Amino acid sequence: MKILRLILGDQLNPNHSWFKNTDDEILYVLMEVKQETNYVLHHAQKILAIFAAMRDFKITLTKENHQVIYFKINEKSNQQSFKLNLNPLLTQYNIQKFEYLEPDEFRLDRDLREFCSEISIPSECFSSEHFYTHRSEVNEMFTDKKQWLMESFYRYMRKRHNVLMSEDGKPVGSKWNFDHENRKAWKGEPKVFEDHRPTHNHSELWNEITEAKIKSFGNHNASKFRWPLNRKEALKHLDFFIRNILIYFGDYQDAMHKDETRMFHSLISFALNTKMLSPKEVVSAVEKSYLSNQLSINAAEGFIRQIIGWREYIRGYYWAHMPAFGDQNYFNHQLPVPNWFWNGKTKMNCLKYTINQSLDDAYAHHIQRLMIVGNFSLLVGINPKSLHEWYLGIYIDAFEWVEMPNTLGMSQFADGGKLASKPYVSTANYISKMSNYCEGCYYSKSERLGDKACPFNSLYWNFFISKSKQLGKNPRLAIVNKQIRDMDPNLIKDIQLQAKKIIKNIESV
Ligand code: FAD
Ligand code: DLZ
Ligand code: SF4
Repeated sequence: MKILRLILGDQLNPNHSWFKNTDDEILYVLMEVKQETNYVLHHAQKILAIFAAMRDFKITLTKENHQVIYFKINEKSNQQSFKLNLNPLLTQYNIQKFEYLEPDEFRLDRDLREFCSEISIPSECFSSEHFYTHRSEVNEMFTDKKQWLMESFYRYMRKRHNVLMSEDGKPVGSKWNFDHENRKAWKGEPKVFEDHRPTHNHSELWNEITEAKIKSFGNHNASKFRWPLNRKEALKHLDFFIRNILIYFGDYQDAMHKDETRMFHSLISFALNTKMLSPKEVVSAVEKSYLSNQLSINAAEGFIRQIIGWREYIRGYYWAHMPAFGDQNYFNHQLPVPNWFWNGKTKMNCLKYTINQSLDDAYAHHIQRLMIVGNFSLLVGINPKSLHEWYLGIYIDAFEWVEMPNTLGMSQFADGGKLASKPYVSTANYISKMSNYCEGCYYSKSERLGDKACPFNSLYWNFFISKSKQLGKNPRLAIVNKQIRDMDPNLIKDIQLQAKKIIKNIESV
């Protein structure tokens, strides 16, 4: 029976059971299509990375004697959508069955189901064999719960998959979570490692993308392209990280610095999300390094929590709440994304550095995404859906299943606090503690009112004052709410006026 198997741009796992045996009756197809490049405005490096990795994957499969059809972006026969390209293939190759791997994105899942219902041959969807959990596992755990708790899911995962567990069923190190030890600021020591990622020249591919008139933004950096683009490169990158850098990950997880964009983060999210790496092999390599005494427990546990905890939990949250989730807007925030989010031109140092770095590298680490860009966006009231599109476009690792819950749920509280029990917002105090951004900033981190006052300082208090209806009874915000109750009414007025002025002049802050 002649079978056509579709591989999406984030399904590049050469170890998938599909590829164990070769079979002349099976045809694989990969497509570079405008349907996917244009549904949000993407960072140039994201388009380059996906196309380059897909092309590399095609070569790997061909070398292993699989039969692969590949639609390059400018190929004449490319009709620029999955369905439009698939339909003619079915007749051209006399296909008797269509198969695909479960997409991670709701939109494509729905589209491919629809496609299968429209064609006259049988079809089948296979597991991507990537995640620890199945799509509804997290939902099943939290059915009927008002508040979802990552920590309880995380402990369940540690036990279920026997990760960092002692023989007596207790967590190694006698504690489940060493997060409170992971809050150091970075003052120049230990030294951050040179970027050890491979360098590729993808100028030719960039020309093809430009020729195809695909709109993008950010620095394409095609001639010195730094992201690992296949499994071999990704494994080498992971190994270097575990051997040399991970030891500092836990301590400096929240630290930010003007001169060091990466700090001690792994930069593995693109390789993981495109499935070149499997989360299981990452976790097992880290656990092995801990067990051979090369890592502290807070580094190993802190990192493993991100993978078996946050990553799987976020995915389960996505599938439990789609499709309605995308429209959540608990605070009814309607401000458009400021123009300077696309060019980094702001006087606010923390945002200037984070956004410029994101435009240059298609990367910012978690605290920059959450406590700089997300923090500011929530305080001024940017529309969560527009912000989601910005995040989905700009980061190399952004795929909707992981980006949307992080943006709408964790960062913007748009679900009313189901994912995050309180909003992640702060004044300049936190930013100055965790970074050196405030040094030399146009604004003064210690002032709340006046033209030079740091915008975060009035925006923070204005946020809680104006959201008292929604947040006034939140037990985790008891201190903030009491401080507001005790505040001089004149000060409250001044704060509100200051915040209003900032929001009105958002394009020139
Ligand atoms: P490290 O800090 O080295 O962490 C290791 C790995 O842990 C990551 O590669 C990732 O796979 C996983 N991880 C850590 N935190 C999270 C988390 N909150 N959710 C899911 N996985 C996590 N991550 C994405 O992969 N894609 C996104 O589009 C994305 N969008 C985000 C948007 C916002 C607003 C926020 C606050 C976070 C977002 N994250 C996203 C989570 C996190 O910021 C990135 O996974 C991380 O910065 C990737 O860099 P790294 O590989 O160096 O991660
Ligand atoms: C993000 C992306 C882009 C930019 N381009 C393609 C493409 O041309 N072909 C493809 O198969 N996939 C692409 N992707 C990834 C998909 O848009 C989508 O995000 C994931 O498959 C969903 O998990
Ligand atoms: Fe950011 Fe305010 Fe510090 Fe400037 S002073 S870097 S705007 S927190």
